[in-house]
Amino acid sequence: MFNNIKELSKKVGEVVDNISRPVSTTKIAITGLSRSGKTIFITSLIDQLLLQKKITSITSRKQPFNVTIKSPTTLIKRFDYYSLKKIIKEYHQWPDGTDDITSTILEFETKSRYSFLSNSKFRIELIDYPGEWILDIAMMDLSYEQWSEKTINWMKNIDEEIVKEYLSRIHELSDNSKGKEIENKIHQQYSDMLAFLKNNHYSNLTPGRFLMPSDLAHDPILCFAPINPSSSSLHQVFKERYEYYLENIVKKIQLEHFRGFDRQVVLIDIIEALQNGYSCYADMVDGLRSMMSLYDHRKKFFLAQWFSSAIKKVIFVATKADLITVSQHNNYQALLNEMVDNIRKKLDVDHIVTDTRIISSVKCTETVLREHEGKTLSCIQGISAKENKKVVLYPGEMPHSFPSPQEWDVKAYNYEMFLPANISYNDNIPFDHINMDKVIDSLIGELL
Ligand SMILES: Nc1nc2c(ncn2[C@@H]2O[C@H](COP(=O)(O)OP(=O)(O)O)[C@@H](O)[C@H]2O)c(=O)[nH]1
Ligand SMILES: [Mg+2]
Repeated sequence: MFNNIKELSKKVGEVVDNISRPVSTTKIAITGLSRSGKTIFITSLIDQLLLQKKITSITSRKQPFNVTIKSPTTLIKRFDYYSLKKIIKEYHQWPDGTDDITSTILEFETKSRYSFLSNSKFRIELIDYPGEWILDIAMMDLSYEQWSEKTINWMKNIDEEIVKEYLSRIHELSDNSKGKEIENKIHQQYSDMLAFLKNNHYSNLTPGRFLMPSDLAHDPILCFAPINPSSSSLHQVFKERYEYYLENIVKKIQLEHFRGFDRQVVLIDIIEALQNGYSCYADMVDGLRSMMSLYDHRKKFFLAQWFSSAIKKVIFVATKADLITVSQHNNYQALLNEMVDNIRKKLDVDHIVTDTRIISSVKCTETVLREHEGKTLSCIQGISAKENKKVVLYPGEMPHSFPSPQEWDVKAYNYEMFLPANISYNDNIPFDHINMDKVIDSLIGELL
């Protein structure tokens, strides 16, 4: 049966090994608001690992390893790496946005130290989790009255017609305002307003499910909105739905996904904040802070039970670094550090390790030098998404610190979107990237 003693001992080793060491899974949540780059990040991460060339040389253990994709065991939808990769590598386009939780499992096999022991195996599960839904978890702290009051006060500071219309509409509500029709209308008006604000680069919008309903689109569970307590009948109906929503959707479904996560990556589109001015930036920071309230053990005692044994590492990642020149990368890193500084300090108190990185998951541009009026400028070259042709642009100087509201000149930060480079990838070449290897090392380096 076994040709030699070596083969026999290997087989025995395998059996012993498998009994004593079941394959462990490290769960990693990839979070961030929509368009922050989650889908592209996960696609690139899988691609780098499957086709790794250099990763082994930078990770701590420097052991060769094999990676295979496994089907998710949970009920979550599968992250469709192969289709996404094809859209980017073959069609040189960006895939459409997604609004669902998806998951993928990668199994790693690393060479064992002794030939008679089988190779060691472990798994990581990557979960694409909409940041909008994490904002809803922060709502669990608030009663319907508190949430309404907070949201209405926040809206009063927004100088947009659609927001003013909503506020005046709810101001007109009376005790006689009741019935399905008015419930639907108010809910719809609030949802439309959130969608408008989202398109205008506001981030801290709740409930996030109104923006990314997924399987709850048109579900009556979502038929509520913030109103003043005076219109009692409508108020009561909305309050009941709000409480039902928090209990049955946010707590039982959205929060449940977070149970057992070991690590979290928070993707941030800082370039969007810079381009859209101080209020967009301030709102993004508020949104981030609100998302990170997940970890606030002291304020939310029962949440602590869910998380304290789980997440131990959070990496904040600023995406799309290829939209600026290499010479600006240090400033970009400084902006990221500034943005998350207070959040990191808070996480540190809770013994959660943090890290920050600027990356490009799929690098679309090259930095090139151009002469302009006697000066040499650092420019970027790539395929403009607007013009669908190759362009060379001067993206301007990135500040090393966020400007004050008075000094914030949005015209100075005129970044363009680029399409994936028109290169033919052969089968073994991973996406061109910036710092994906460093993120991988920081995220899972010690497991390898
Ligand atoms: N230039 C560039 N654009 C990127 C990169 N990653 C994402 N994007 C852009 O950001 C958009 C949103 O990315 P996506 O991953 O779909 O965001 P998600 O909503 O967080 O999943 C993409 O369609 C691209 O236009 C990158 O590495 N470089
Ligand atoms: Mg996505």
